[in-house]
Amino acid sequence: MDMLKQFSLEGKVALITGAVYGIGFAIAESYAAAGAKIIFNCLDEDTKNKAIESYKEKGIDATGYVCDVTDEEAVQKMAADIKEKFGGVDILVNNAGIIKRIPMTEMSAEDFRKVVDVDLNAPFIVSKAFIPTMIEKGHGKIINICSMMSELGRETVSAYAAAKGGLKMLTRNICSEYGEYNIQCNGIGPGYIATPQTAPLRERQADGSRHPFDSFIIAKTPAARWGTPEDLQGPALFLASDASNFVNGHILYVDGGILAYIGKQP
Ligand code: NAP
Ligand code: GCO
Repeated sequence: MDMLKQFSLEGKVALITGAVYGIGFAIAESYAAAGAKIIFNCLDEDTKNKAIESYKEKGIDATGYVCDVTDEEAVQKMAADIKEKFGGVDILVNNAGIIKRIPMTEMSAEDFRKVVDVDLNAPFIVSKAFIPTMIEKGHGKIINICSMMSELGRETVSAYAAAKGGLKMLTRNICSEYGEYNIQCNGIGPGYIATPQTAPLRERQADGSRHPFDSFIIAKTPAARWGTPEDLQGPALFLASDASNFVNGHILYVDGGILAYIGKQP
């Protein structure tokens, strides 16, 4: 029995939203290595062309769309085009996301809504657009990129935590509503991963020392380091492949142990 065959994505089509760098790009790279056709979207033409070049450098012939995931009409148009050209997608990763770090009492309702729009409403909009074809195909994998903030709160990230907590429940609800169509919807909850999104939390101080938040995360993580986008590749491949066909509505935390740990004693 060839166990590794279960992890093959040969013949599959995968859309990874916002996969131009960081976590999304690393996930796309692993799917391509496992045999999948890669599709991504981003916010403008210039970024799209640059990303296509980055994929080419890795030997990947990716297809890009300019599509804002919060714009339902644009997403429906992209889904129709993907259906025509590629027969729909077998794997959808809702990766595009934003964060605004602002104390809650200073945050405008507009900023709060913007974060919820990208991090929660958009996974609804995009999943809604692709589920019908998954039902027609008789299978589908949806992977929502959640967060530590799907479980934990902290200062300044009220909108992000509200959205990522909501995304955990959207994940369970998609599983509940469409599991009978052989659609598996799971989440990945990355720990603290070194990407542009978290760069401000790792900036060196004027005296060259570590950012206090950087030291805090290292102390709070049993693995004693930040994660890398590559740390998410194996878990994301598992959830996209036949190896996880009976795993549904689960959030797989890939956090170096943060959620298991009470923290260092003083
Ligand atoms: P990132 O580096 O900021 O990448 C997110 C991507 O989403 C960017 O390419 C961004 O485009 C794109 N995007 C934002 N709004 C969009 C929209 N409306 N339509 C289409 N694309 C849009 O973030 P990352 O750190 O790789 O994070 C990827 C996902 O993992 C996010 O959902 C994030 O919340 C989550 N996550 C990250 C961490 C971490 O520690 N880094 C941990 C847990 C979860 P622009 O750059 O053009 O704005
Ligand atoms: C923050 C961070 C986080 C992470 C991530 C953790 O300001 O606390 O940006 O929210 O990026 O989502 O899992």
